[in-house]
Amino acid sequence: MYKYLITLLIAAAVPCVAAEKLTVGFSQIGAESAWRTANTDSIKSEAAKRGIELKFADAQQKQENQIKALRSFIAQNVDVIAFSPVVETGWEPVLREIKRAGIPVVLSDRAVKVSDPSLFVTFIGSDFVEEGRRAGQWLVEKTKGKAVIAELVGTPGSAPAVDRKKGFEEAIAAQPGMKIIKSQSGDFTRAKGKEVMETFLKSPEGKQITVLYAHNDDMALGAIQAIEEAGLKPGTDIIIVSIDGVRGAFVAMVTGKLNCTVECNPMIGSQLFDIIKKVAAGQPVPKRIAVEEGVFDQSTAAAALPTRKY
Ligand code: GYE
Repeated sequence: MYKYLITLLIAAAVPCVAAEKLTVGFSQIGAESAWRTANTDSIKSEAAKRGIELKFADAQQKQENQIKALRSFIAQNVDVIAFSPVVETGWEPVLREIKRAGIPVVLSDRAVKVSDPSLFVTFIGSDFVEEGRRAGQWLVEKTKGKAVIAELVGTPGSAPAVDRKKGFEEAIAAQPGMKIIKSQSGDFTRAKGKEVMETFLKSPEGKQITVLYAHNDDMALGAIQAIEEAGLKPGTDIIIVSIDGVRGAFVAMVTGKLNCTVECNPMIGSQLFDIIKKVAAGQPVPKRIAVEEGVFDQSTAAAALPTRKY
């Protein structure tokens, strides 16, 4: 009788132990910026720390690669799928396939536009509109409402590019002395940021530019090179404000080449896996989880630099 009971207990315990090791599929956008690299490190190291089996795929900034990765996660029957969508639209068909397979979806860092909100469980990420607003507000104060602005936009159709443009425009809307005369995508990369800034400076209106607003630090750092090569002083001849708060931006502020960065925290691994764990256990989670962040300029850069983790 006891023997029978023990066998039963063991039989019941085995699937339980096996189910404890969580398998998560994560589709990352790429490695386009220092922000992204820090984000990937944070996710991978947190998964390793928790003993979670992470199936990680890098999409090289292409939506079609992400869709392929998501389908392969369905085929592998992972417990939870998480991903950072490169653009906002075009996800409904694959999200429906995932839903039909009964796998919960967590959006990490960037949001999607879908007509059916049940296609994902929750979205954890920063408030990009607020970041754009903060950059705009800082600039209004710094320039006292007088600025001829060139804008380096992020990846077209991505949530941070759309929202950071919106928030910034909102913040300067009441300032008749501030106008954006150039606006083009630099795809969130340093190389593209440099290239587009070169074309801005060479254009007939190039000499009028007094401010650069870049949707991320990498594009700003590329643009700084272009400005120097054009014989101008970045941070003085052209005031520069960008977003992310990566180490390179702090170094540029300390050397006077960048004026301000608005923080966007990529170290979300721990928060992300807390949520994933709850989702896998079927516990309720909020639909939107925010990441907290601040604004740094040259007056606070040197003091903050040693504590920066990305
Ligand atoms: O600002 C940029 C990266 O989605 C918040 O993507 C992220 C953005 C970040 O390439 O550097």
